[in-house]
This record gives sequence, C-alpha cells and structure tokens, in this order.
Amino acid sequence: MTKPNLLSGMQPSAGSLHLGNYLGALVNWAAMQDSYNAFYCIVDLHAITVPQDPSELRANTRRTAAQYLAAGIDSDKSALFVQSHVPAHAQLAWVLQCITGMGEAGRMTQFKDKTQKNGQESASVGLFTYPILQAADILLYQPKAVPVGEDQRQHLELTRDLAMRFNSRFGDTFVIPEAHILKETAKIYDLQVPEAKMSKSAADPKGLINLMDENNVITKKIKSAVTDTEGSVRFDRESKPGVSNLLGIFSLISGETIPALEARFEGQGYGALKGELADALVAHIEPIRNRANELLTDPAELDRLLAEGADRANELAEQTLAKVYERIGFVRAAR
Ligand code: ATP
Ligand code: LTN
Repeated sequence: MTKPNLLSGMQPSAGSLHLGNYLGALVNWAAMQDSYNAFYCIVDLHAITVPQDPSELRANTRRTAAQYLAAGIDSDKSALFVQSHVPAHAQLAWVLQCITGMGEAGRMTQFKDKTQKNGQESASVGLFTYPILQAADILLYQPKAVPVGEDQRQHLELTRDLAMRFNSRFGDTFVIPEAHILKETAKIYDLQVPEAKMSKSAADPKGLINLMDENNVITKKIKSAVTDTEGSVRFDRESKPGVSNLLGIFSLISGETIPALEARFEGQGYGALKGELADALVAHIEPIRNRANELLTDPAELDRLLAEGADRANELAEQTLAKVYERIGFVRAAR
C-alpha cells in the first residue's frame, strides 16, 4: 500500500530552533516519517515577509536544515527541501490569491497580531498574503496530514476552504488536508514568563532553551527559570505555571509520566528538580547540537541533500501545478 502524503514547514527566522519547536513539532515530524510520505520544507519565501538580513537568512536556512537532520529527519525517508528551490510554490500562490477574497484574507489573526506593534500601513503585502502562500505549500503535495501547532489552525482552515473552492469551480484537483494538531502537553512555555508560549520573538533570551545552546547555557537557563514560593513539586498549570512547565518538559524529554515525576521529587525542593532536568536536557540536546554543528562544517554536502529533496518535491509539485494550469484555462506551452 502506498503511504499517504504529509507536508509541514518552519521559517528559517532564527539561528537556532528552540525547545518548543523541537518538542512541539520536530519530534513529531521525525516520528511520522515512517508512516507517511513526508515533505519537510524550510519556508524561506515566508521569512522575507518581514525584513531579513540576506547573509543571516542564508546562514539560518542551512542552520535550520542541519537541525532538522540532527533531530532525526532522515533524508532517505523524507524530502527535506528549501521552498525557494521549488518555483511552483510562488506560482500556485498566485492562482490561489486570485480565488481568495480580500475580506477572507483580512480575517487572519496572525496578520493582525504581527502588525499590532507597528501598524498595518508599514506591513508588506507579502505578510498579508502569507497564509495563501502557506496554502500553496500544502496543496501542491496533496497531503492528508499537516502537523502544526494550535496557532496554525486558522491557516489550515483557509487552506481547506481554498482547496474546496477550487475543486468545486474547476473540478477535483486537490486533496482536502487535515490539520494534525499536536496534543496539549507539547506546548512549551517561556521559562521567564511561563504563561506565554516559548517563542523566537520572546523579549528575554533567558526564557528560551535553544537546540544550539552550549551545555552551561542550558543549565543556567533552567536554574534561573521562574517558579513559585510554595516549594512543592506538583503539576498545576493554573496556580503553578512555572513548575508545571518544567514538569511537562521533563516528562517529554525522559518519557516518565508527570505523576511519576511528582512522586520522585516529593519532599524535595525546586533545586533538585531543576538540577536533574538540566542534566537530562544537556544529555538530550548535546548530541543534537554536535551533529548539527558537524553537518554545518560541510555546507556543500548539506546543499546536496537539499537539492535531492528539492528534486523529489519538484516532481510532485510540478504535476499538481500542471493540473491547476490546465483546469484554470491556461494554454499549455508548445514544446
Ligand atoms: P515566532 O515566534 O518567530 O513566530 P515560533 O518560535 O513560534 O516563531 P514557528 O516557526 O512559528 O515558531 O513555528 C514552527 C513550529 O513550531 C510550528 O508547528 C509551531 O506550532 C511549533 N511551535 C512553536 N512554538 C512552540 C511552543 N512553544 N510549543 C510547542 N510548539 C511550538
Ligand atoms: N506558518 C507556519 C509555517 C508554514 C507552514 C507551511 C506550516 C509555512 N508554510 C505549510 C505547515 C505547512 C508556522 O508554523 N508559523
């Protein structure tokens, strides 16, 4: 039996992925690649919807690829590729923009959130059409599943709406994808502001554990994580967000359940919990960081893997785009 397709992506918008990206997305991506024909994309076209430094963007694209691979994405099983290497993304995005209503696009909350600080006047048109490019990313690969975080639910709904609209106007073309939203435990919170999700755009870098952080930095950040004054290690998201976040991270890293961890640390202070968690994280992250750094010493080999991934992606993407062009009424170029 052929495996169903799957697609997901992340922006190369920082030099390192953080523990939220890793536990919330990447671990799951690695686990799903056996049962799906998976396409994992580094969405550099999306990254330029906000100002980017060219040399940093280039470096961050390779660094993101290295971290995907180091965290277990297997380039033999899955197609790992850079979005700008597959021209069909921008081409399909144009077609989809022409069947999207202004009002519909204007309801996307991510655009509203991201323009809140500086106002919509200074935002790029690309930031406004971001979700339509994301719909193109997805629909080109005819995926059944799209594993994303809860924050992406609205973009997936738009993708489904556009796919159904195209299919009903022009004939069956796209598979209608399902969002595969990760379970609640995989939401990792900021270590300094444990009510907010861990995010690349956090104000204080001490709130994030990065996959590329050195061991002593990881330990220091865990030891200075915000807790509370009660002193007992127990899970209660409402009244003990800091300790609950540490327990959640510990459980995902070690595979132990939260009740088992609560029992283990009963009668001990937060120092013991933080000490053991820091050691567990260092042991888990160090080999990933080392492997990523090793891959980054040979950018030519990394680029070769990405080119291979792009070949696989282009093959399917071009088929889908050709069907779309045919259905919409474009004359095929004579060869
Ligand atoms: P930014 O803060 O710059 O918007 P981000 O750190 O939130 O970025 P994205 O690149 O938007 O990361 O997300 C990549 C993937 O990681 C998405 O699937 C997203 O749902 C997941 N993710 C991001 N942050 C977390 C988190 N704190 N916990 C769990 N999953 C997360
Ligand atoms: N907006 C997404 C990144 C993204 C994506 C995609 C995710 C761009 N294209 C296609 C899944 C499928 C985010 O996670 N911030």
